[in-house]
Amino acid sequence: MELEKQLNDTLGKPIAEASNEELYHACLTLVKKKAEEIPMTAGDKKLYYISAEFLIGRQLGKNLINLGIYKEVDELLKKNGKSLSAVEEEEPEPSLGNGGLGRLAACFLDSIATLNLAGDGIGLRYHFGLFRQEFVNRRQHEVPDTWLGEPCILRKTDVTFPVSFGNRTVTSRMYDLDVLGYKTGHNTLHLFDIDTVDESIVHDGIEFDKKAIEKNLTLFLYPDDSDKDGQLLRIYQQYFMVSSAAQLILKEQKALGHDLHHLADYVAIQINDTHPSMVIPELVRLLIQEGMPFREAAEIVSDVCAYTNHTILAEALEKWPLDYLSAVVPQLMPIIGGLDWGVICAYNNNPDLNIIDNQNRVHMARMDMHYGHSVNGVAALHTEILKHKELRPFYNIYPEKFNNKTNGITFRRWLYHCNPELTSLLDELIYDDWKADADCLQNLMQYYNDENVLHRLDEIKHHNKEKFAAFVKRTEGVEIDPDSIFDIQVKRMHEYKRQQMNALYVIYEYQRIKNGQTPARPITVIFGGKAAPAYIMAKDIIHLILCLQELVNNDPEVSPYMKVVMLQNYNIAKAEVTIPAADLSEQISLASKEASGTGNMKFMLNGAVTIGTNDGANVEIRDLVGRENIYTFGRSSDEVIHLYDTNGYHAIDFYNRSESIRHCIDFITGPEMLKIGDKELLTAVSDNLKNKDWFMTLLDLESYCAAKETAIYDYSNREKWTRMMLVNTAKSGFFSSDRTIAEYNRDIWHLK
Ligand code: GL7
Repeated sequence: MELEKQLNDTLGKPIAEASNEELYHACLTLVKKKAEEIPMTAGDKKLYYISAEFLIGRQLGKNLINLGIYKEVDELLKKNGKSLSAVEEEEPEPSLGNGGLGRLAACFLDSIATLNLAGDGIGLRYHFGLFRQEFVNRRQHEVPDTWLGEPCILRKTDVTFPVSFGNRTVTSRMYDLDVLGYKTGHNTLHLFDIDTVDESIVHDGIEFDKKAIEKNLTLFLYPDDSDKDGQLLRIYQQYFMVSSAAQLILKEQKALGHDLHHLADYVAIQINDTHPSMVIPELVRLLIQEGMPFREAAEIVSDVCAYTNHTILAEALEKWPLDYLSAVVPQLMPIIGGLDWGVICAYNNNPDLNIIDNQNRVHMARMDMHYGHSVNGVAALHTEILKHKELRPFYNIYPEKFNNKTNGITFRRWLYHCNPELTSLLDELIYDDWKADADCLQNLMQYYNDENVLHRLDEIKHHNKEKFAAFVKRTEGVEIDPDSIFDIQVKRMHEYKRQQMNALYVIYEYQRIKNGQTPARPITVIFGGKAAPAYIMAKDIIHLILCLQELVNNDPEVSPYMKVVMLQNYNIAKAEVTIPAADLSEQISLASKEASGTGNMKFMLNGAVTIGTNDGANVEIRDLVGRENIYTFGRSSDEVIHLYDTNGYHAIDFYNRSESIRHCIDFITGPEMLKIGDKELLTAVSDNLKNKDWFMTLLDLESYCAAKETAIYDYSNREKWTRMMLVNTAKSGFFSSDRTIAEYNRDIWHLK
């Protein structure tokens, strides 16, 4: 009743008479009011989570859930002939991140607040998030994605800081977003921007003058850095972010009357990947300005800062040329030099350890490891690889700093919000404790032999598949059959994730069907994901998939047994419809390359069965569900690392040795495909697979196809399959980000 009155008052008219847009505005106001009533989480010590990405997704549904009024609002709108999910669609999705790393930061904010820990996020207010992906002529096109409309979920504040780039100074301004925990907790995400950014300088898609720093500084997340100006711009962005962060932190701490000599008693900083690493020298610089000697400042900063590594891919381990840094942030150069000098003295000028290498590049991760007190990987296997391989020299000198924090996801979004039917069933069977204590999902195991429960799980999956099929029809114009197996690979496009291997499977299956060997059950192979604009091979793989979609779906001999769909512009909102509909979850990265993965956890939670390599967190999924509830295949990370070390992999040998591999590869440039696709692009893919194949697709292709055959066969045994679904959901509690955050706090942050 009270809610109804509040909504009516804001609307100025009855709910039934309002448009979805008006209702969205009214709900936003409602959330704001409710948030104001919740005191900010406080504590003796505060965490600042600094990240270039926060892929927060739409906020309305999540906020209503965490305020505990989602159901009530939903019912209220229904009663008035409206739909909350339609209202939620009014919200533009803030795409302030690119994939797992950014989404992880968003899940972490949710869990930090839910655990009632005082912890704010700090990042940038990009005007355009990650580009919007469109398919034109079976190719990816990038379109700028505006999201800062009116009303906006961000609050403009009066808090500003001067940020200097040499002798040019700009003013950063803070924008705030409320971060509400589930039933408790209230923190803030602070996003910084400058007032002079000019969106009108963008032309021809995503082109703009990279030198006009005052106008372009926060225009884009990850502006193209294939040239020097692009790299300089990234350094500008990073420094702008961390200087604003460092100034905010010191301002807040001084306001609390805290003694900066004891900063580590009051502050923890988590450096999310190396993008915020310059916060180390910047904080040292500011503490020196406060009158502290260099060595003391460096020690304090080390006690405050902790670093998370998210990848072993060299491309993501940033090394900035010294002269680029000195062009952008000359004031940091003496500090970085001093930090490097400390390392040189302590470790006898060891080139494997120095921050500045002999090509005059600054290794950001090395700075983090020397001048932070904790280094963590994001899944057990990943952390082991860091310790014994990738960061081994550092593990040798700082074994005590290394620790693992297996990633997690917030179940409030990735089950409660996106899968209401499964949520109701769980609420009925095991009560709603699981929303705050994910381990309770274990209790589902008592229904392992309960036919009725298994049947209901199956029904729910089917409903979700129907909803997804309707969505695909509406958004992609493709008809898919909810009775077929939904085999889904959605994630960023990258060769190490091996979408190309899945595409080769499609070719393999296509040829088999053409030969009269039809699969035990029709299968729909679903892809989705964006390729970085400058990553040509990833874009060529999208082209391959889109050509296969065209070929397979229009072949009357094949389409009754197999269909292919590539979703356009895969984002958080699409993920929320896609994941609950999955039967098979594709997690097929080359072992050792996927640090953790978090999509794998979302699928598992929603009852999909994983087909995957022993990589990242898949290994932990396997250990939790048992080998009989997952399909694993492929070479181990040890074998793969050995192949790299010994130069022992030659794709062409696999091509020459196996007829079936040869048929698949040759098909890419065969007559059927060339009728549809671009010869140059398709040839680039097949040449790459034959002659380079850096991520060893052909090494695992045959075992992958065999594993998929087994899965398709098993799927027809409904009892067996639904039991696998049950086990996957029941065992997923470990992957709650509440658990991950509790571990960060226990081992690294030590907040009360
Ligand atoms: C990533 C890893 O690739 C991914 O495996 C991991 O789950 C994620 C969060 O820890 O971080 N690293 C990275 O640079 N991106 C990731 O998604 C973009």
